[in-house]
Amino acid sequence: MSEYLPSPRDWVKDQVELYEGSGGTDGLTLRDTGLPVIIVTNKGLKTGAVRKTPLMKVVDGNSYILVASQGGAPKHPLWYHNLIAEPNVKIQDETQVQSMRVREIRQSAERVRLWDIAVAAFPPYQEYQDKTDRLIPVFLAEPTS
Ligand code: F42
Repeated sequence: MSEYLPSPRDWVKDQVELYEGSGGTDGLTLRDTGLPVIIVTNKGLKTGAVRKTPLMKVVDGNSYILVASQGGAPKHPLWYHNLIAEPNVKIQDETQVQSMRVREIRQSAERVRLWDIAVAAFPPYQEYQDKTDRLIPVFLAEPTS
């Protein structure tokens, strides 16, 4: 088992600690928005370390839509590159932890379908897209078992 390297951002690290430490019963939403969050456990591309990334919970059937928005920052978040390199992840949704495989959705009609679901679940994604020149990547995470 590789070492866990927490996010250097305190608010992200604290959310992971609260969410996981409570067994998925506390720290379940983004700040005071009331909107639900999942925790993606992935592997660091360069370090090989365990990384844990809270993301908004956006559901499509039994799959999750992961949006690499990073608040509309000019560059993709580092976890985007981690997931491209190693698509097998674990996703914690409240008390449930599942093994999943992610793939980036580039095909335009499917991407638009998933994007619309994501924006309906978390409207700020559209503001983030409007303020950056990059096309915000969208992944679909599907159960492996
Ligand atoms: N971010 C989103 O992009 N979308 C969301 O929907 C979202 C929701 C959300 C909800 C709650 C919450 O607490 C945070 C949320 N975030 C969301 C923020 C998200 O969790 C990430 O913090 C953010 O997207 C930035 O991701 P990042 O991977 O760029 O994180 C940086 C700050 C980071 O952790 N850097 C590490 C460091 O030490 O500087 C390195 C991380 C890493 O993965 N390193 C790799 C390695 O090998 O270990 C190397 C990667 C490389 O390519 O260099």
